[in-house]
Amino acid sequence: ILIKQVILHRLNMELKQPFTTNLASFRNKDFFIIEVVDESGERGFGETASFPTPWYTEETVETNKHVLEAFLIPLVLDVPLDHPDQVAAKFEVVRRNNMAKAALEGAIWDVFAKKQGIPLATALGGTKKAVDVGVSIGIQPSMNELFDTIAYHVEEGYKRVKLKIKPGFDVEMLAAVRRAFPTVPIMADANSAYRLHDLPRLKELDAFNLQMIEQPLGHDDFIDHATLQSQLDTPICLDESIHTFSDVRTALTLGSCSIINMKVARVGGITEAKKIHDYCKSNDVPVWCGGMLEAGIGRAHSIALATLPQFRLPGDTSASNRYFDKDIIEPKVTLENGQVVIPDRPGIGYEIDWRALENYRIEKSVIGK
Ligand code: OSB
Ligand code: MG
Repeated sequence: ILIKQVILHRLNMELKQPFTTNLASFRNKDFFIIEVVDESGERGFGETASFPTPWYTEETVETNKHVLEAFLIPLVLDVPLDHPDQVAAKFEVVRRNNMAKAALEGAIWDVFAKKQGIPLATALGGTKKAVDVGVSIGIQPSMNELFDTIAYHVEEGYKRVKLKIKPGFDVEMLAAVRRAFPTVPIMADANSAYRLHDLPRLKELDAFNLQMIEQPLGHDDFIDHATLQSQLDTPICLDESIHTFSDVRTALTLGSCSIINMKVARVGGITEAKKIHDYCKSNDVPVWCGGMLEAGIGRAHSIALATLPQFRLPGDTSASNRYFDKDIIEPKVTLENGQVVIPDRPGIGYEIDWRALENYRIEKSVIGK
C-alpha cells in the first residue's frame, strides 16, 4: 500500500433527536470522513468520532483536524506499507489522540481489504455473518417519552436497550422501566456520573437484573471500580477508562470490570482493538462494540470488528436510521431480526452516497498528489 492522497471531508449532520448524557447534549454530529487514495487509485474511508467539546475524551473535532494534518497524515503519505498492522507502530511518535489515529488507520485497512478483494471483516479474522445489535437511549425529557422510545426500539427488534443514568435519574427510573418491560435485556450507562460514596445507591441497581453497568465511576479510574465491582452483583463494564491494551490489562488484573466496551475510536484503531480482543478472549472476558453516534462509515468499521468471536453481547452498532434521516452510505445499515448482516463486498462493504455526503459537507481539504 502506498497512500498518495488524503482528503478530509468535514460534515455536519443533524441528529433525528438530540442525544443527551449527564455531561453533554448534541443536536448535530460534526466530524470528518477521511478518504485515502493509494497509488493504484483504490480508495478507503474512515470516520472521526470526536465531538465539538472534549466531554467524553480529551479530543475534539478541531484537535482531530490539527493532529491529522500536522502529524498523522505525514507519517503515512508516500510511505510504503506492507500491511495496515504497521500503521499503529508509525503512529507511536504521537501520544494518544486515539480518535484521529483510528480514523486514518481505518481508512488504510479499508484500502487494504479492497486491494485483497475481501470484506474488512474477513481481513480482520472475523467469522460471523451477522452481528447482534442493541440501542443506546439518551436521557429523555420525561418518563413518558422514555417509555415510548424504549417500546419503539424494542418493536424494531433491538436485542437490548442501554439507558443513560445519573444520580437522581437511576433507581426510581429503572424500577419503573423494569415494571413496564419485565423481560427486555437492559443495561445502564452512567458516563462516570458517580463516585464510590454513591455505593449504597449503586447497590440498589442490583435489583433490576441489568446486563451490566457501564462506567459508573471516574473516567480515568480503575481502583474504585475494583472496590465497587467487589460489592456489586451486576457486572461492571468499562468504557471511558479504556484507551489501550495496557488499560485493559490493568482493569482485568485489578478486577475493575468484568466486561469491556470496545470502541475502535477510543483505543486508537483496529490493530489495538484486535490486540485487546485477543487478550479478552484468552481471559474469557466478554467484549461488545460501543458506538459514537457514527454515520455510516464509522458504523461499517464497528460492524466489521464485531464479527470477531469474543464480541459476545449486542453492540451499540444500531442501524443507519437510528440517528440520521439520510445516512451517507449505500446501502444503508439495516436491522434484520435484531442483527446487522455483514456485507460480502470488499472492504467495509458500503459505498459512499456522494450526493448525501456533499449535501452535509461544510469543508474539504486535499493533502498530497
Ligand atoms: O457512553 O457509550 C457512550 C455516544 C457518544 C459517546 C459515548 C457514548 C455514546 C452512546 C451512544 O452511548 C452510542 C451509539 O449509539 O452510537
Ligand atoms: Mg458509555
